Amino acid sequence: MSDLARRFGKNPILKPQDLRPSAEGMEVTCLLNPGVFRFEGKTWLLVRVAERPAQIAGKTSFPILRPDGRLEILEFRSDDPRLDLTDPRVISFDGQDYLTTLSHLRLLSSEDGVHFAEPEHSRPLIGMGELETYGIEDCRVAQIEAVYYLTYTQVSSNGVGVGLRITRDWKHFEHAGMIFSPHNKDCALFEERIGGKYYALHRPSSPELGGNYIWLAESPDLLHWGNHRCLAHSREGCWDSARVGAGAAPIKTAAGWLEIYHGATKENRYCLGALLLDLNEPWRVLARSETPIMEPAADYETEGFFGQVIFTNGHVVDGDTLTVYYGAADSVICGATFSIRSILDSPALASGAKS
Ligand code: MAN
Repeated sequence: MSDLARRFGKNPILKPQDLRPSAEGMEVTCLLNPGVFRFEGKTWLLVRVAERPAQIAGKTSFPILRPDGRLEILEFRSDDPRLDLTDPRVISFDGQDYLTTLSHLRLLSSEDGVHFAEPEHSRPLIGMGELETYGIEDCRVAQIEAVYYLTYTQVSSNGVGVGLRITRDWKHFEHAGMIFSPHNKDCALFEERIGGKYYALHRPSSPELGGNYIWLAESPDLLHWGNHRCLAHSREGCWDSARVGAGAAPIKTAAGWLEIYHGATKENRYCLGALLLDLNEPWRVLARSETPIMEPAADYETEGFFGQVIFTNGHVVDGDTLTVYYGAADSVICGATFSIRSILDSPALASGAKS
């Protein structure tokens, strides 16, 4: 493998069969894209658990949540001509889109950052209300002083947006509601204020004119966001030609804010790259990876529920060592370490095109 990542020898560190389903009759189909944080001396993952009912021959069934939290199973005949199942993630029926699985978030902790287990009595975080009826996904965790901010994808028939939940103790959560309305996802908060303001990377989509680009917004209070600026476009002919989106919180280095982001082609091959933003004026892009710092190569990355995917929204930093946790092939959870220095020094970043 020619990328800069040192993959864990134990990969994958978590597989669907390692976790119990959240309700009777459901199966854990995939584990994906964990948020990561440190709390009470341990490393924690907030894993996205995607579930559906056991599939019966001739039928296609999938779960949704009622706005009051009740689980409902919808079912179609698999030979119905109105049904389109070409993307394993999506069920299209008569022009209406649903997801094949319903995702919630599960907390797991570890002493060593490699072996993770669910603490007893830990409660999953599930979708709530009319903006989360198709589930909650891909949560970033930012710690600002003693407070943890969870920015995650809210999915419902209303669209895909970014929700915010806030906690200090991982037992009580304040639901702050949707902070970026549809279509938006991949929201990563900066973990400190710059010039007195909070900043967030986010990824609106503008399908007709524009695209799936990384934007920056600022806020006085983490709830109200404005002064939006576009930081990074997808790049024709490159590994990030169809869409780009931020990973976890930007990492503060002497050279600037280092952001690990994902880029995908229209064939949905997802790789990781780096962006370097100015420390005081984070809307100024100093450098960008011309080639990926990590790309699908191991068999658990190339094959699975949705192969050729490396997707991260969580990491921990320890001196020069960046440990990235990622979803591989939308199926299993893996880890890899990088030297931050080696990312900053890589010729592809130093000479990188700006947008
Ligand atoms: C979506 C993301 C992730 C997922 C990838 C690949 O864009 O939001 O949830 O891992 O696609 O399927």
